[in-house]
Amino acid sequence: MIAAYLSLGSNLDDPMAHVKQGVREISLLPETQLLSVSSLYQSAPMGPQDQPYYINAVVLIHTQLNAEILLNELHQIEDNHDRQRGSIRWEARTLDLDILLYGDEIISSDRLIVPHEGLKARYFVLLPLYEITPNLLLPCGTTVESALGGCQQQYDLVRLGESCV
Ligand code: ROI
Repeated sequence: MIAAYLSLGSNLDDPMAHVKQGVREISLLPETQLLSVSSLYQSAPMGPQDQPYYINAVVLIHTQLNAEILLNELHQIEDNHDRQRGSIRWEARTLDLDILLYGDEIISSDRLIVPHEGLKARYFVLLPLYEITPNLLLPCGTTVESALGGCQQQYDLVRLGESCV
């Protein structure tokens, strides 16, 4: 069983509903248990600014799926949300699911880089991660807490009262 952290982000067509439904779909993955779900957060877009604010959340799962199969399953969930894969980098999206951490593994393949490349700069991912596992140590040896302290930008992050589930 591997402990994996996944991020969810949406900024199109009722983003809160996409994130909540995404969490439900993750909870139904085969050979997987959903262990923790962060609060919902609102954040200003990283990347092009002519797009709506995002809703973000992070979950912890235990899974027996290997990382590639897990990635396939997450892509399937994104497709269920009509996720368009256009040519523009960092454009608005109905649902984005990323593998942030997969146990202590460091993965670098054509399809998958884990820990997620942007993790240490993404305040909107680090804060929900910190909420569900405050003492988490990243594979590079940095704590999430110190990564948070090192973030240049906080993306107007607001923790919303409404829960994910
Ligand atoms: N910006 C924010 N605030 N939240 C996201 O989840 C997010 N996801 C992305 C890009 C386009 C980089 N910007 C984001 O993929």
